[in-house]
Amino acid sequence: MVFNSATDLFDFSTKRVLCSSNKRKTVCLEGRFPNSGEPAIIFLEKLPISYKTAQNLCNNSILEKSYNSVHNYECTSKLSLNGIKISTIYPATQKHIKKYESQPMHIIDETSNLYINVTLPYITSESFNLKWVYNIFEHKAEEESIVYEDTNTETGFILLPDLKWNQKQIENLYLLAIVKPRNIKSLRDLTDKHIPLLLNVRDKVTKVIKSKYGLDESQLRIYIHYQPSYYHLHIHFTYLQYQAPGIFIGRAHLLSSVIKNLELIPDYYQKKTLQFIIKETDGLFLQYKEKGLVKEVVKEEEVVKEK
Ligand code: G7M
Repeated sequence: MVFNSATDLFDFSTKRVLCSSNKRKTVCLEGRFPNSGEPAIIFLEKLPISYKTAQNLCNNSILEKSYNSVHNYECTSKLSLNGIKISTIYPATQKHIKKYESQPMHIIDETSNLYINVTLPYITSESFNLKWVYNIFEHKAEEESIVYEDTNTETGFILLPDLKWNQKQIENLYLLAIVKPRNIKSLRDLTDKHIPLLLNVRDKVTKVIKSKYGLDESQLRIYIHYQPSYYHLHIHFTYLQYQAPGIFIGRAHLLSSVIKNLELIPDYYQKKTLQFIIKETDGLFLQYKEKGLVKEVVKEEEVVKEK
């Protein structure tokens, strides 16, 4: 949904909070826009304070002493210095709602057999919507945002800002390199054959980031998600000091390790047991649960019986 003015948001009626994080200063709401039958999601995120904003805040704010302390102040600043990024999803499907809803998480040990017999059938049966990726490739969407494009069909890619980055400050720099080959679903499909592709993405993107944003390769976190949300290989480039969502163990695999693993063992990712963290209501988790493949603590009396 595209808003014509800020007042459009005033009419949003909130049904519930899907998730919130004090650390990331985010809150995600499920609700409805007036006269619309379908649910919507609004994601609010306080923007990082860049060096320039910090200077402006010091020079253009009214300070009031607070908390009965000599050192703490309540700071009232111009609205423009108090940025909040708002993303909306409308209409929001149950899949979107589940994705943003905070829920208990589980860790799965996915052996190569489990990948072939449980994960692969699930991801091929589910229609994960890759239209946004193909629209970007065909320059039907986000054309003006493309930072760099390498058109080689084997080793090429498109580099553009991730949806989560407003491109206003490098403190939360977040770029995505989407590879041109359309047959690499995830980390699991990578073999030594793909090393030239991965090296090309790494080398070209780090050069572009250095010249456009002034950051060195050593200041970047470069990684691939497993499981990803979209099964078309893409590589995340974020500023190392930014605690981007999804950088934790159990989701992010550093590109440098991926390349080294493939150099050592060509079919490393077809053989390796991969761990991934997944939400309890995720369809893939339910497949593992139904088949009794989720590790559970054995009840006390059963432990006694076994002794
Ligand atoms: O978890 P996974 O590795 O699949 O991450 C997918 C990334 O794609 C996330 O960081 C999303 O924010 C990003 N993303 C998703 N969509 C639908 C879009 C989009 O339409 N445009 C851009 N630029 N990024 C997107």
